[in-house]
Amino acid sequence: MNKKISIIGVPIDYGQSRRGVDMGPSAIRYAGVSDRLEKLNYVVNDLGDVPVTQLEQYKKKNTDNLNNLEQVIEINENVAKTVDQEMQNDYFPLILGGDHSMALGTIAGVAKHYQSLGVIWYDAHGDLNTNETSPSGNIHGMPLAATLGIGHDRLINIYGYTPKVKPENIVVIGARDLDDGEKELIKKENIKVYTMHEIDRMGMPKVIEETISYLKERTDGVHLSLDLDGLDPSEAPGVGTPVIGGLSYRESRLAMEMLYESNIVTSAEFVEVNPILDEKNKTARLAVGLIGSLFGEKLK
Ligand code: 6HN
Ligand code: MN
Ligand code: MN
Ligand code: MN
Repeated sequence: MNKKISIIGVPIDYGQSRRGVDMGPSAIRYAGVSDRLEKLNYVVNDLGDVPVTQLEQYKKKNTDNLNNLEQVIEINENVAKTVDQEMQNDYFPLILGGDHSMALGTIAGVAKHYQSLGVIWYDAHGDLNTNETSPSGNIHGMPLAATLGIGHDRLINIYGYTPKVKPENIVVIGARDLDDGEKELIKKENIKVYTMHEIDRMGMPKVIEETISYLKERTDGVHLSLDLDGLDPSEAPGVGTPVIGGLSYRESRLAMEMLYESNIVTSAEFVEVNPILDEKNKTARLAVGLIGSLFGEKLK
């Protein structure tokens, strides 16, 4: 694994409707992410946060079933530029969120650097809606579709190009709340999805082994996009869209350890940590535990 890491915070909450997720990056920093990585002998460069204007008296604007479209676009153009720059300087980008709409920018910045980028989407949701299928108009439910070049023009063209990722290069892990339009898209594009049903049947080790060999065959870099709501809300309560019946911390930690051993992950983001909905920063602490295992920490 690259021994130089850039931490980039994205305090965005415009992609969804609960307040507080913009404090996610601070909560993860407070839970000790830099120390944890430095103990593993990484050079850690915390760049601080990508600028996000907080409008306390915010008047919600919905254009074409896209809530806060202009803010989401503006912030993500900056995210893409920052991530791109850090990769050019040979740093591993570790991006902290913030709601999942930020993946529009992270993947836009990362995908330029590969012929055939792979994406692991660890999430209770598919985030495969478009403005036409979304029940909420919330853009955090759309970034994976947009990355494929599917959805509204403004979303798919962030950072000036589309598509960013091929459908066969995506693996979704932990899905248990998919909207009808998302299910259709998964079928149509033949996207590889491990729902909770498959994970329960196969066990996490087999799921991750398959994921690793599948992605090794067809990609030259892998972005891990980990939404903390992939974990069960009994363990990770600090998220805006919790869904019961999720992954445990232990399975998730094992998944991260196996990914570390495989050496396939080239960029990563940890998103949707909402300290206002959390209990004593528990979810941020779990995020830091998962980051530790992704970067080689084993508790022996
Ligand atoms: N996330 N499928 C729902 C929607 O509004 O599109 C929920 C999306 C959740 C998105 O957790 O990143
Ligand atoms: Mn705000
Ligand atoms: Mn989710
Ligand atoms: Mn998500």
